[in-house]
Amino acid sequence: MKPVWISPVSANVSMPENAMNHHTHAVGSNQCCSAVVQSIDAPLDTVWSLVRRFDRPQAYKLFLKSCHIILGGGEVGTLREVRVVSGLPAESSTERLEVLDDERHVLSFSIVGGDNRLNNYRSVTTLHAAPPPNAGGGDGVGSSGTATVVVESYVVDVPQGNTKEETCLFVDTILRCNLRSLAKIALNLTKQ
Ligand code: A8S
Repeated sequence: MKPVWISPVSANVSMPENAMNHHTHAVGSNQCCSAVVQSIDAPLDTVWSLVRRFDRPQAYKLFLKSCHIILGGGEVGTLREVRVVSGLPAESSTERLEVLDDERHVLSFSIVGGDNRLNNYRSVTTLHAAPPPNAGGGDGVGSSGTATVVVESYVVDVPQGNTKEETCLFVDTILRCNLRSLAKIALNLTKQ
């Protein structure tokens, strides 16, 4: 069956319209696609400094215990191997950097191997400057005047024996944990 194009980000997310292109995926009939959005009360540059490090995802992804670059030096095509903490249905993942755009704040990677169940996984993360959550009422104290919206969308094969719903719930849960951890760490960096 032919893939259909899906943009899983809801229309009320505050991001520029053209950024939606990054989050439009070709989704096959045996695949699922979803997105997670996180607001962070820290400037975009601070958040981007954490997200852009393809060689150091464990800085905020709490399910990862290690990461080694196995090919390349941070440019598109760089391969990393991550190892995950115990208790998950996976041991490792080999991941390829697909997009790293320091101007538009876009990072995309795909899973190309390893001992895990996420075949043909590809995700795209974009960052957008947003008004701080306390804008309007407050005086902006506690932030340096800007906040960041992080949008992460993905497409992945539905593993044998699972439904689309189960697969999206599993991945959404991991991404939500990752982005909450990112928010906490970025906020702490602004307080130093
Ligand atoms: C990411 C996103 C995901 C990572 C998943 C979805 C993974 O690292 C974990 C468990 C798995 O079963 C698959 O941005 C895999 O890292 C935590 C090992 C790939």
